Amino acid sequence: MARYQKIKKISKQRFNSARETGMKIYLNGRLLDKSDAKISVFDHGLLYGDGVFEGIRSYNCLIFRLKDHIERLYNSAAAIMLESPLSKEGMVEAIVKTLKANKLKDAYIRVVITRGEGDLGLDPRKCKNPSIFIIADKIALYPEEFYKKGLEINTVPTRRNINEALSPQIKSLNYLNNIMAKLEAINCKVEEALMLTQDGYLCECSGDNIFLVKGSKLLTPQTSMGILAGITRAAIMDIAVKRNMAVSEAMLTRYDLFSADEVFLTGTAAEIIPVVKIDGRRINNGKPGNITLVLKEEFSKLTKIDGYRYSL
Ligand code: PXG
Repeated sequence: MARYQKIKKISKQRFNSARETGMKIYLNGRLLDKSDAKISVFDHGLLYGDGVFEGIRSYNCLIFRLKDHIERLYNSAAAIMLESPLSKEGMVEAIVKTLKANKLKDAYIRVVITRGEGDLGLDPRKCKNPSIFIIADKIALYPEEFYKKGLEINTVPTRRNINEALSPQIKSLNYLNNIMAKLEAINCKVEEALMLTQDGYLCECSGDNIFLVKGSKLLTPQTSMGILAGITRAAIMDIAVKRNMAVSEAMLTRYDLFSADEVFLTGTAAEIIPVVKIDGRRINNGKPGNITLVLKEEFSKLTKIDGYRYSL
C-alpha cells in the first residue's frame, strides 16, 4: 500500500512538473517556463509600447517566409533606432530553439524586441539592454464557419495612423490605433474593422490587409497609403501574378469596395478569409467568391514549400 502511494506520488509530481514546464518561452538567451518568463515593469516596451514584433507561422516544420519576417522585424527595429542584441542569424536560431523546446510542428510564433528596462522618463538612452522574447504556441484562427460563410466587417471612424506621425510599416508594440478600430467593430457586432486613410481611401484592417477582386483583376491598397506591407499580402500577389492575373496596388475608395465582385483579407493568423458584408451591405451575392477560394487553395500549397525547414 505504502509502495503504491509512493508510486502515485511520484507520478503526480511528474504530471505536475510536465504541466508546469509545459510551455517554454525564450527570454534573452534562456528557455524558461511560462511562469518564470517575466520582464520588468520598467521595460519601455510596456511603459511606452517602445519595441517591435513579428507574428510568424510554421506549417509542418516549415516556417513560412521566415526570411521576409526577419527582414521586416529588423527594418522595424532600425526605423525606431532599436538595436537587436541578436544578429539575424542568431534570431533564426533562437526561433528554431523555441519551436524545438515546445515540440511544435505547427505554430504561431511571436517574436518581440523591447527597448528594455529604463526609468520613468521617455528617454530611450536610459535603456541599456533591449529584451528579446519568443513565444511559440498553437494558432487561434477565426472559427471555421467564417472561412466557409465569409466575414462581416465595417469601416470605422478611427483612421489609420498617418505615415508622417508613426509609419504603419513599423510593426511596433504600439497597436492602440488598431485596437481602437477593433473596439469600434466589436461595438457594432462585426468581426473586423477596416480603417481608412485621413483622406478616406481604403487602408487596412486591424490585423489584416484587404484585397478586392474586380473582373479578373486583383486590387489592393498601395503601401504608401499607410499599411503594413503584409507577408501574406505579398504571397497572394506572387500567386496571382503566376496565375497571369492582373494585380494592381492602387488608391481605392469605398465605391470600389461596394462594387467589387469579391473581397478578402490576408494575414499571418487569418491566412485568407472571405468578406461578404461591409457596413451592412452585401458584397456581390453575399457569398465567398471563386477567385478568393482558388487563391486560398494556392496559398495553402505555398505554405508547404516556401519557408525555412527545421526538425524537432
Ligand atoms: N496589417 C496589420 C496592421 C497587421 O498587424 C497584417 C496587416 C498582415 O500582415 P502579415 O505579414 O501577417 O500578412 C498584420 C498582421 C492577429 C495579429 O492576432 C496579426 C498581426 C499582429 C498581431 C496580431 O491576427 N499582424
